[in-house]
Amino acid sequence: MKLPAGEAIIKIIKAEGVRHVFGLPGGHILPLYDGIYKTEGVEHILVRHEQSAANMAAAYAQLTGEPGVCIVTAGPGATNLVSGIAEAFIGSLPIVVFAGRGATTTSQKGASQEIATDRIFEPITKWSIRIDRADMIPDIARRAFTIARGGKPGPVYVDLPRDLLPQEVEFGEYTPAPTRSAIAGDPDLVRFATEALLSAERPILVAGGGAVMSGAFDEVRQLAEVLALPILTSLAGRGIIPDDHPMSVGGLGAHRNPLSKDLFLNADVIIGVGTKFEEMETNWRDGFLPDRRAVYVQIDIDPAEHGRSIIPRYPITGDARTVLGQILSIVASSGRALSAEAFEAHERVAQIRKAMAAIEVEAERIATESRVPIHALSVIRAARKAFPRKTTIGIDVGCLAQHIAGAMPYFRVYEPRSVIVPSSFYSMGFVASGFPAAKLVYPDRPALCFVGDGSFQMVMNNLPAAVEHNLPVTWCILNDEAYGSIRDIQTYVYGQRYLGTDLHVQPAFAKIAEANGCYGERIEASQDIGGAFARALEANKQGQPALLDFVVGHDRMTQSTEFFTYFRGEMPGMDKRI
Ligand SMILES: Cc1ncc(C[n+]2csc(CCOP(=O)(O)OP(=O)(O)O)c2C)c(N)n1
Ligand SMILES: [Mg+2]
Repeated sequence: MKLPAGEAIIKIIKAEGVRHVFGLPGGHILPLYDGIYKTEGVEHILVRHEQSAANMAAAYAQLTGEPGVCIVTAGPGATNLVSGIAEAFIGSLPIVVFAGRGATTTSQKGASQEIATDRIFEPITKWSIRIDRADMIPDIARRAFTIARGGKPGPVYVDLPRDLLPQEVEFGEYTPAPTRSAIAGDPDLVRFATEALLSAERPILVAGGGAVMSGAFDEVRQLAEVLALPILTSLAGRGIIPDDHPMSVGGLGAHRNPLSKDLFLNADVIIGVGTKFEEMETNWRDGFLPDRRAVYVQIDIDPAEHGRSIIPRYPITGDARTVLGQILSIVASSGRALSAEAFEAHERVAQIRKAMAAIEVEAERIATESRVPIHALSVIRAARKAFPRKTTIGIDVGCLAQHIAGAMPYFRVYEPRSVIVPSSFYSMGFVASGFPAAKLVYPDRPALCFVGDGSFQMVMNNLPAAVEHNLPVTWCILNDEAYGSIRDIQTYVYGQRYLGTDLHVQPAFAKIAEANGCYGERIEASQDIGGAFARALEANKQGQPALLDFVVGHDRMTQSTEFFTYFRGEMPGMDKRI
């Protein structure tokens, strides 16, 4: 069968299982839009800035493990994607971008919107390819999916010169690209690592985004139970084990709590699963890194990740879920697996339960104090009570939303693949603008995104897209009238010389919400928090997105001040006092 190349691409996207594409048109890419028009079962989500198309595709990939697809036009349409694609590259999220480009026939002549976009995307994708013959298009589109999904997932960029897209190409039976493969680890290395684990006194497991991507939920939980093994998670690993499981102990670095800090620093064997120990988790410094004498086992699908931050004694290349399955079967045959009764009676389990209960009591104490302005923790804890167990959670950049007083350590997550978070690229607004995609993946679950006031201002142009496509999420702005995370550095390191970090003029967020067809409310007093969440949920139930603007203070938890003070004394002229 012969089809215009633009339409063939849409047929391929559909055959790859994609049901939604995120985009904004321009003349160069209209043949793909025509393909969507003619193809049933592929819905186009029209964003208001291409940045949101990349971010929604990344959010979709985080929740499903499957590639999100963006369709944008040439030049500025493509360059507007850059930050979101960079996030997906650093966060190992599969995305396929189909972008317009000036015609091959007018290349180098100053055609409208013509720049070397394939080269712009080269360092932030697994593969960036400019196609220069129409008949190559079906094969390249298939390869794009193969590469985005395969090995360590990531984004792929396909540059499509406009003159190729209307040309007819042969399109017959299509075999979808392979899904992720269950690559096993080297049996000897796995055995050595398991022996180290079995003889350890204080082992822990740290799960990251790679563990989530491979779907290693049961394996992580089983290992936790048969070995009384505490599970820590990076930001992207959140949800791999329910937070009310007795072995779920918290995060790392700025996301840690007193218990996870203690377990991490005193561990003698650490199994890192699909996690990188990057700067925002470890500062790469003592006090945030494991003890130098600890045995480190690193499980990663990509051998290039081994030893990037911490040199492992046992670098195991393989799919996280498969390798953990190998470890589990060695543990089972060793006769050392704990029974359910032995787990309940285990000393470590009792210690962790006690420590977690103390953390909960302290968090609840702070959360229930009625302060003016409100403490961010009051908002976060009330949100957990108002929203059901199965809620999709977004955690954007910013210290209030993310770690310090915020969502990461003290918001309980119960479901795997239920969180959307930034990678260590930390692009403000990345999560908030991609967040409506949560309702495409889980239409029946409420969706709640914590975001800073500064970050939200970067992406609030996307409210109409959520309304238009009936994606009723709730954004919860933690409004401290500042770029708080950066202001903190000026507090602790630059002698409170504040410049460029206080937001003296703020939009009336609730009114902006209303003006865009969303429910909006500004909350200044603690006693109004619960009611506001109930009203937002009700609006969502009626199909309306909601925005809650919580006016909060600059309060910080211990892990924040510990984390930010590491900058002290590192630059000439810095104030060395806290
Ligand atoms: C696009 C972008 N610009 C600048 C930064 C640097 N930065 C990191 S956090 C932050 C402040 C975030 O402010 P807000 O969203 O209000 O959250 P808060 O820290 O106040 O809780 C800034 C400016 C960034 N990460 N991304
Ligand atoms: Mg702020």
